[in-house]
Amino acid sequence: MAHQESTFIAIKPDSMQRGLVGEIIKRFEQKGFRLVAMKFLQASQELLKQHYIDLKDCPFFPGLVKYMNSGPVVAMVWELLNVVKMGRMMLGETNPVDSKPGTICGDFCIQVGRNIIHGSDSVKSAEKEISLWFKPEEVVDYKSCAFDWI
Ligand code: DAT
Ligand code: MG
Repeated sequence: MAHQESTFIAIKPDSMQRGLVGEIIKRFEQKGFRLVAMKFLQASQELLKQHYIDLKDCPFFPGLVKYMNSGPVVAMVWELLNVVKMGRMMLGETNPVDSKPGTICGDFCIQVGRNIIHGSDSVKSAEKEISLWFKPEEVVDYKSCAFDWI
């Protein structure tokens, strides 16, 4: 049995508005990761301030919370071997200017303040973020029929 690992991925309000939800989910599906939780919501300022608590003293913090609260987001948990690191590689760099073509940021966005997708940066922050955004019963355990082939 492969070692399981989980990451928190959020499709931000700009990618939602720009119709990139299916494209982003498709990339995670096709890679072979397993979707175990998903919700569509407009995140509250309280939730977002907590999510970005480590950045609270940054000058861009108020703008970041406002942007993330400006419309609906798709919050997800994806699982499988090394999903945190590979998920971040699929996203590209925080600043789209540093993101290579082929990555999500490299293909679909231009500005760091509109960088369309969030992914946990470590296993530890993934655990924190998943428990912030999801109740334990909202994360579904099941065996993917493709598991033995991936
Ligand atoms: P990441 O989202 O890649 O983990 P981070 O945790 O350092 O990056 O920052 C969280 C988000 O804050 C990032 O996705 C976009 C925004 N951000 C980061 N640096 C910024 C900056 N210099 N100006 C505006 N927004 C910024
Ligand atoms: Mg981060």
